[in-house]
This record gives sequence, structure tokens and C-alpha cells, in this order.
Amino acid sequence: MRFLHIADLHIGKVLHRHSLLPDQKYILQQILQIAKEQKADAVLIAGDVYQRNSPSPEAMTLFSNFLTELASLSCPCYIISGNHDSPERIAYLSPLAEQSGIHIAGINAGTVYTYPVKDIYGELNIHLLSYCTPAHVRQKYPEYADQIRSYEDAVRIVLREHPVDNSVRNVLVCHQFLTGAQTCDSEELAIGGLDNISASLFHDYDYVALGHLHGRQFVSRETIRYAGSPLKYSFSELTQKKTVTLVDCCEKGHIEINEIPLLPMHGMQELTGTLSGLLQHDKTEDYIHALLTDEEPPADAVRQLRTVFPNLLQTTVRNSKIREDRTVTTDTLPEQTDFLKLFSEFYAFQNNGAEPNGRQKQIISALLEQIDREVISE
Ligand SMILES: [Mn+2]
Repeated sequence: MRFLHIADLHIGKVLHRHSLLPDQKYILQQILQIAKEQKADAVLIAGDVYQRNSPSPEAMTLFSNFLTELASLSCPCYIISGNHDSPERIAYLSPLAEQSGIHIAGINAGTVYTYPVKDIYGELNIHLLSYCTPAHVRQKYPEYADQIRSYEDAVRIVLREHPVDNSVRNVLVCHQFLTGAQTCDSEELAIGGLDNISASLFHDYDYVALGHLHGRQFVSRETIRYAGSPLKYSFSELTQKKTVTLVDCCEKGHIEINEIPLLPMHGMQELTGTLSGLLQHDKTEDYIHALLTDEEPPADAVRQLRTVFPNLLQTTVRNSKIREDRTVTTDTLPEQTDFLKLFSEFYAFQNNGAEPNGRQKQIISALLEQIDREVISE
């Protein structure tokens, strides 16, 4: 049985106010092409189909077209909902989709849906478990409610209540945060990092197709893995390679894994330099984060940069005034009340020791006098 494992499509994602829908259409087309070329027996989508729980009509149309094309290839698809998805919206029309080989486990959080399939090696069970929280599982299993204090407890109970037949091969599709996995900026994890669970919960499964984290990786063993998002969804993913995971489940105990690279419509780069330096760059359609090092960047720097980088998404000024390692402490409050002197010290701190010039001092003095007057008159 040959699976194409993908996850975290985040259809409808907007990056720095730029819609990625055309990029997503492009990459989904590539995924269809890979499914066709590799003769995949099924596609597994491990959650976060959409960016928002109320996806836009355009996002829904894109996904609908993707599924329709998969069905026309007679390639079954198994889908779970992630933390970004609305389970009900993901499962919309699922009894009808089922008839075309599109299997969607949306509603009833904390429920494992099992689909038995067969190939030349025998039986294989595909288990779908959508994203679930301790609250979902307490509701599903009120008799164990007081035992469910963490995500780990929640997933342990769900899997315990759904034992697998270990004489056959078992594949689990799920969307959770595994302890020890590498994170990046575009994921939305629970605040405080309390949502992680141990890979040891998956002991009974031959392959675990994970979604949630956007960097492709395996956790604990090669067969417990995140496919990663198909596109870079933040500048923190600059150096990540995006792939789809091709999984060959041969006889029990024998799994082969290959990662097939995805080629995006736009590259992504972070460029550091002065405005005049960056303007020397060859024109590129890549998504750009420009880090300007000018001490006084002109007000229209972004407009100028766009002539070379039409897809400039972010501009950050990183000069001596904006050093990240500067900390101001207030352990010792100044005794003095000469505010002009205090301001001059602050100015020097911000400007590599340079004093404010005469004109600047005049402006500050005038402002200080005005403040004094207003405080007195109150
Ligand atoms: Mn995600």
C-alpha cells in the first residue's frame, strides 16, 4: 500500500497581508501530479486543511477541486481536521464524499474512525483521529473525566478505548504536538506548551501520519512523522525543505519512506543591507523580508524596494538604534531632575554615544517647559 502523506495545507493563509491562494493552487496541482506519477494508492491529509475555521469561498473551492481531481484519479483520500479547522465544515457532505472514496473524520472529537483496506500483503487498517483536546475527551468519556488532566492523558485514553488488531498493519492519521519535536513561527500551539504528548502512545501503530508542526521531521522513530506544510508559511521556515512523504507499507514490519521535494511558485529570501545595496539586487519574484541597515532609511524605502522586489512582504530596520541586545534597567532611579540632561543621556544611549545637536536640544527644552506648565496648571 503506497500512501502520500501531506498535512497543514492551511488553504486561505495570508502571509504579511499577501494571499497565498495562487501558490496553494500551484502546489496542490503539483501534489496531484506526484500522486499520479507515483501511483499512490491513497492520500492521507493530517489536518489543518484550512487556515481558518470559517474558510473563504475561494479556499473551499480550491480544496473541493483538489478532492474532485483526486477522486477522478480513483485515488482515495483520508482526511482529519486540525486545530485550525472547523470539524463540521470539514465533514460537510462527507457521507456523499465517502461514496467517491473521500473519507473525512471531522465531527465527534476524540473518536477514532477505522477504515480496513487490503493489498497484496494482506489487511491494513487506517485509523483517523482528528485534533482533540482534554476538554473534548472529558466530554466523550465522562467516566474518565477526572483522569484527564493533560493532552497526553486525553490521547492515551482515546487510543486505549480503541484497541488495534496487532496481527495486521495499522496506520494512524492524527494532529497533535509530540514532545521533542521542532517547532516554527507559523504553527499555533497552546500557550505554555502544555499540549505535547509522548510518541510512546503510538506504540501499536506501524506508521503515524502526523500534522500540526510545519517542519518535516520524525519523532522517536522514522515511522512516526510530520509531513510538514507544503509551503513556507513564515520567514522562520526559510531554510526548511518542503516535501510530500511517500510511504510504502509492505509486509508487517517493513515500511519504506521517501520524501519528494515540492517546488513552490515563489522562493523566499531574507536580505540584509543598505537600501542602495539592496537596490543593486537582480529583480526577483521571490517573497522577500528586507532587513535595512541604513541609519536613516528614507520614508519611501519600501516603495523603492518594491521596484526590485515586487513581492516584498516585510521590511525591518536593523541599525545601531535598534539593537536587540540593549536592555534598559530601572534598578537605580536617577536622583537628578535635570530632564534635558537625562534626555541627552538617553539620546546618546540610542545613537552610539552621539549627543543631540543644538536644534534638537531646543525642541526638547521647549517641550519640557510646556510639560512643566501643564503639570503646574493642573
Ligand atoms: Mn498547522
